[in-house]
Amino acid sequence: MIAMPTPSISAPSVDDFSAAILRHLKLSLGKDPDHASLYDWRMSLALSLRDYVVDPWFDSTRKTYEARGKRVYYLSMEFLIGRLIEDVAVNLGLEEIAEDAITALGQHYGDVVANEPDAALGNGGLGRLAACFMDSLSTLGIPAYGYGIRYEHGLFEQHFEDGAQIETAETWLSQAHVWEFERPEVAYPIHFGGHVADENGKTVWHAGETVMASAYDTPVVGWQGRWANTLRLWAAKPTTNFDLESFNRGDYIAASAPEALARTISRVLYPDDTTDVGKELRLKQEYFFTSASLQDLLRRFLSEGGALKDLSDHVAIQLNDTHPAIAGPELVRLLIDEHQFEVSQAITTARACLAYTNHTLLPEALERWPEDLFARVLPRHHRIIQLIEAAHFATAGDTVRIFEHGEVKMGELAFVMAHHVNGVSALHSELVKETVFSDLNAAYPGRIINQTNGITPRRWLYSCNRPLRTLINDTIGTAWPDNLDQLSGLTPHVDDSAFLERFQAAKDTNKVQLANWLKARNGVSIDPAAMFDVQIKRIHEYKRQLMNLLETVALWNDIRAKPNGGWTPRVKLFGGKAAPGYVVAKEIIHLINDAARVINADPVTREFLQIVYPENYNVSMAEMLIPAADLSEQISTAGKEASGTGNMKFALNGAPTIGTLDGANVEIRDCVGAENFFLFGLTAAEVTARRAEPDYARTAIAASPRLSEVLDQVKSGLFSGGDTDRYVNLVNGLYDHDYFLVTCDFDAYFAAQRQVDTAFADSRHWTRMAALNTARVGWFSSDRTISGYAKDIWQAHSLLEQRDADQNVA
Ligand code: GL7
Repeated sequence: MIAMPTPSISAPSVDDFSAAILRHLKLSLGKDPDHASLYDWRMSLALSLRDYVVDPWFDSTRKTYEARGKRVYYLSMEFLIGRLIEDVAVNLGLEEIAEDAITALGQHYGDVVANEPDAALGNGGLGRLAACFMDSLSTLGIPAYGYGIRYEHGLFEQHFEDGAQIETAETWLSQAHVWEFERPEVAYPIHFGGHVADENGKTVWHAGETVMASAYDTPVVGWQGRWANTLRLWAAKPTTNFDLESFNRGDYIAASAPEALARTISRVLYPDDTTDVGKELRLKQEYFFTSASLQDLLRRFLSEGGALKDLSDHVAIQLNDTHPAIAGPELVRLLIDEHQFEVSQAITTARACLAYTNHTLLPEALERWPEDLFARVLPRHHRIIQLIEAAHFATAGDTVRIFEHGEVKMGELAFVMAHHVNGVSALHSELVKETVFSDLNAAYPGRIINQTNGITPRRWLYSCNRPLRTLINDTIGTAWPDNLDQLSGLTPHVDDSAFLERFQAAKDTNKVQLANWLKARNGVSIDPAAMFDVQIKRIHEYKRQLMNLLETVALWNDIRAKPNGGWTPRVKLFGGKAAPGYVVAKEIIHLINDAARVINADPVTREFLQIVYPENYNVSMAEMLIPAADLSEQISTAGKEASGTGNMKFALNGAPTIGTLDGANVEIRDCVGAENFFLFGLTAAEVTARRAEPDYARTAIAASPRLSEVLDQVKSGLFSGGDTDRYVNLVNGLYDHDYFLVTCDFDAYFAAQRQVDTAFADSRHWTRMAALNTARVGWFSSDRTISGYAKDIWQAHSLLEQRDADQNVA
């Protein structure tokens, strides 16, 4: 373990820090305080903080070079970072100083921080996981690079028009991104298309098109500034900026064509978090950033005098899902075509470096490319994959193919080229073995392992939940943020009234803050004394927001039938975006908003039930909602949510779960105790069995008068102003093919919700349950997850001890 690491920066005084902010205001922004806008203050604050990141960053880089140990390369299409000011301030221990300095300068700290746009370079859990992993890699002092794409437009912004989702472009890069450093000298050519020829016994790729990948580096500082790694994002640029000949001919559009073409590649994040639409541009994006990253890491390795046969002793490459799966053939290509490796030696060397994380069992999310498209865009790789497949057949037989039905299967390719494949929760990893990769698991026993996901406690408790942070500090001291198991020290306090009162007071503070924010932003008033029941995540049929909404309508019916029934007041909060092309998900959003309008206007039920769905859910909104939540909705169809990470964030912030035995819910329940978790629903095995029964949905609906009534209400146009067409597909879908078993789990879910009502009414009992959730989920720190990857997959080590030893000598 790491021996008492020491913070590496010496904190300035508030006066010094104020002076630094004023200096940046003047010299970097060219403003005097009298004319500075909120934007100017925010930029000056960020730049002042950034100044403190650079030394730890340089130190870490120096240590990494000296140690000549292994570097971890985390390749991910998405890094859902969110805002960075608080993150950096907290990790550097400068939060209070920054706040005091900004306040002394007459500004409101919260407003300044909130002025920063979210870096929304991801869709959801997968991208946010990558961001948490970067935080933990730095906190643990493991030398690492994150590699991804510097999208000009992150995830679209969501608006509601008459309750329906509409999308507009996100424009975070329309202002300077102060955290990054442009590296114009670090650029690599990326080739596409053309043809492959055999010339003098060598295979040569004559590319048809080339763009440059240009690096932008963001330092990622870990806890207490002890270590900082680099997030290197690639932007696509043309090899020639401007076609002067066309310009001189007066053809101005043609003159800018090279630039426009190249830039398209890093222009937008694909807004679909599971389905692969098979678009050529997507394949180009994947190859673009993967190739640039591999060229970069090889250059670094060779510049240090490494011999390529030893590559895997120094390089661990983690593929975050199949998106960078082209890394296998690309590394083989580089070794063969540029470094004269034999085929089998190249494959062996590449595989020893590569590992692959699977994040979903949904078949539509396992990428496949039409072979003709693939061969056209990446002709050389097409050939290399044939070599890889042949080598795989030679070891494991030909039951599992990489080329099948005219497609290239990237899951199989990633698997075959990885020394380890991991799932992201215990249940998921077992299902990976039993389902999508069962044959490969038999062919390569032991290759599939589990690494249950985690979350960084620095962002997801320390920084987003100050009231709870203070209570924890007062109760168990301050060593928990990088040693989250210490939260178990709270357990003995859960029967202490004073502690419970403070725990509840912290929650109440967060709830009031959320209520105020919603009032200011959406004009809705919610009662902080009501239960805040929260479901925030991408909108998907398998996540079953629809079941939540239908249950809400059923509850509304019951309250109307018995208005004096002593109901537990609830606010149902929803948040999340639907992929623009996902019709059913958009219908679900529309229905939630329609039902909200009707139900919120009902004077009979208003004091007991409200539905709130703020637009444009993102990381910053999660940081606001999660600390204020009383109840965490994790109600996916069992077997479908690979892990979930929101589930961990809620539990950590003292919101018990209502949920199914799916993904990491299973492990959360094991940790917090069955009595502190509201379990309902079919298990994964039962789901499979039920689907095999004829007419299971109609049978379930017929058996549930409550559900039948709700479905009739939706069909009747009650929520759609009499429009009986609007939800006809949605409702008929449940009768006809309810693949996600909303109908089968509905009654059990309703019943579990009534247990929640009763439990919440006993506030001491509820608070105790909430506190036990916080006390018992320390295991879900992403530090634990990353330690697992480092030990089981990467064989990578922390350099913190080394760093501390050197510091003591100096
Ligand atoms: C996901 C899974 O759906 C989610 O359950 C998991 O927590 C996350 C991180 O491992 O990965 N897979 C995926 O494609 N997305 C996810 O969020 C978008």
